[in-house]
Amino acid sequence: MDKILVIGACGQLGSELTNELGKIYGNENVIASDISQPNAAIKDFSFEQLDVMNSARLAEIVDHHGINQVYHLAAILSAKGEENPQWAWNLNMTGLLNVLELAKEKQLKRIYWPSSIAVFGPSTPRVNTPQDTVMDPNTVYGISKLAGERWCEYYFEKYGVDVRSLRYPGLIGYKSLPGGGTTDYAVDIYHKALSGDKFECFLSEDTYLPMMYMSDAIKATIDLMRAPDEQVKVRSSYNVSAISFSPTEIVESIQKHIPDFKASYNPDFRQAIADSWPDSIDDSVARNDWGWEPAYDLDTMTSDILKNLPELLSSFQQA
Ligand code: AKB
Repeated sequence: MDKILVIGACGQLGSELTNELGKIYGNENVIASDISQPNAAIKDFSFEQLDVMNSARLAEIVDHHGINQVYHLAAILSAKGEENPQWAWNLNMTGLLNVLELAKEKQLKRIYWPSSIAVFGPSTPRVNTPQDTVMDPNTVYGISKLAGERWCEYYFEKYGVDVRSLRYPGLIGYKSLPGGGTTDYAVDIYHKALSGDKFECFLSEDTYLPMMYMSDAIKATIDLMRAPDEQVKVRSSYNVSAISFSPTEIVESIQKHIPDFKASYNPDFRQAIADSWPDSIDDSVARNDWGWEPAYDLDTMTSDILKNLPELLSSFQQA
């Protein structure tokens, strides 16, 4: 029987992934953990407070619950990482190495660890960036993700640890707010649009970035983790892609529902980060190896968010 630990379960991805894993494996077989106190989104799960830098506590939780799969999502994202590079490097690397060492020692069945389009850099081809290409990240987050990919492949090759990974684009969900990413404007914008406020974007209007709706990201993650071993041929991390758009295009998509919505543009230090990343990603290797296919485009994502977010916000106000 599979028993799963989600590290970083209170985060934007973690809270949705924990709930989806609960539907598949049973809530009693999914343990949520985070450095923060548990939030309402994961109230149906057993919770363990965990700082992933503490390897002894991690081992204790794994033993106590008989865990055999770990989804290690805790990380400092790109913009936040630039404010304190040493801290971001330590957390992102030590956390991953603690999980990989534990998987090796305890012969865990499978590990999931997210990489990012941040592994690419200014010399990477920007359009339809291939799976294998130049990688020269210039953010501490991107450097830690690239190093992490190399560690994942190392632990697979040397010790047989079955670690699987995706290079996520910007993830757009409405169920919880993200923190510290460069692509996060595309989450905040829906909240501003619904509150009737004007939106000030920290990127310029024509900045294209690869993005993905959260339900596609959850599907990609679970499809990869449930793929038969022989289909998982990339042991660093897979390119996955869904949508590529600029701030102007997301504004236009929202204006189809809220015609009065207005945005202005005031690029800050995050513009340089965005400018170092690809515009769009070639994910043909993931499509061929384990059948990846996204379901949402920009307009279907916008419709879904604007339909569901108001109800969620009013349930928070009533709680
Ligand atoms: C960020 O913007 O830092 C993240 C990412 C692209 O990995 N959303």
